[in-house]
Amino acid sequence: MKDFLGDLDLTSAVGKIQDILEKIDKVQLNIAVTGESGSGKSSFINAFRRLGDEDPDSAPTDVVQCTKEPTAYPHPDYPNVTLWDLPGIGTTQFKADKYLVDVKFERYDFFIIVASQRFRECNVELATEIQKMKKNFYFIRNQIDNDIRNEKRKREFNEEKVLEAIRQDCIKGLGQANAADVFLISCHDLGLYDFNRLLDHIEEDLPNQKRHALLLAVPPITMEILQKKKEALRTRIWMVALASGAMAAVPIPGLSISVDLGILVSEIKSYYIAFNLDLKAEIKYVIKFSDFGPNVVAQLLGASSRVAGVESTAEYLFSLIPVIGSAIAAGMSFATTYYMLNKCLDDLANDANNVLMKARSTHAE
Ligand SMILES: Nc1nc2c(ncn2[C@@H]2O[C@H](COP(=O)(O)OP(=O)(O)O)[C@@H](O)[C@H]2O)c(=O)[nH]1
Ligand SMILES: [Mg+2]
Repeated sequence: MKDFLGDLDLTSAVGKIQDILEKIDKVQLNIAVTGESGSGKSSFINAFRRLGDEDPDSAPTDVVQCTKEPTAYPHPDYPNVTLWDLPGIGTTQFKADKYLVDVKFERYDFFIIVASQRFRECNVELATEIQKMKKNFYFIRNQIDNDIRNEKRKREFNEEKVLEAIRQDCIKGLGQANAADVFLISCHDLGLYDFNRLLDHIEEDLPNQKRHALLLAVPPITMEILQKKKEALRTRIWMVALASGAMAAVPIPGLSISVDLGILVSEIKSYYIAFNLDLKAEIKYVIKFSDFGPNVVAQLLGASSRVAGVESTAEYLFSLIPVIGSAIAAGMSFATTYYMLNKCLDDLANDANNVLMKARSTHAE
């Protein structure tokens, strides 16, 4: 924060911050999903977008693809993140170089190649060609749940060994084409196997702002992902708080409270969305978005009835602002917003963790 502010006065600092915050939400991330027909491209896209295969906005699965056009599937909550369902590879006259030109390869930030048991040469050709175009690809061996189910029937079943054998088999199959890695996943339960590791690798390769977009959009399906989301959301709290504080410094009586609340509420909403908490009953702040108001803020401050005669601590704090003057109001507003957002982020991340653990234990039963 200190580095950022430097010699800037408050007004220009806030202008710059608002600019940054606005731009963050508009950073485009385009993910190409390619591979053989039937490997699970569309299923992967649906799982990533947290949509069931039956959802009206989902990518149709299990249909023979006749179109040669990539289909765009913007993320429902983060429309700046788009997954592209590319035509299946491996048809009789497959030419990787022509394919990449046809699908407009330059449009994508990276490629995900999805393969299933039927691993064929076309995967290698495609991987090689993508590398030639100086783009990153990540090789996914999908439908691992099927392999595990089949292998479980054998007497000497050892999951780790099975997974390692599949991984080695793919690495061998890719041969020279691939200095990189192979990631085992199941679209039917994306949080299992190598999904965390896949995310680590993609993250590492992306520039900062695109990484941020990815972390917000990735489904919150593992503890590791929740942690990353929390950290990503935390990085912008000081900016939001400063913008809110500066708003309060505008010397118009009575303005500060509504402006603060607006910024605060929209930031908290974004936490709900990032953690996918909007529909869950277990959450701590059981409120609909439309109900956000001073009472909710009071709840966030954690003291609803401690101040006698004043409805809530929050309202009490806010009521002081016009009296003590705009400069202090700015500082207070900054501190209050900063404190509340941090607390709220921790609480909601915790709730998300509990929801996830509960889902996992139900799943295991
Ligand atoms: N068991 C299992 N089936 C999958 C998985 N991913 C996809 N499928 C199934 O494989 C079939 C083809 O998937 P689809 O997404 O349409 O493949 P696409 O042609 O590459 O788009 C569908 O019946 C999916 O339900 C997976 O991880 N596990
Ligand atoms: Mg498909």
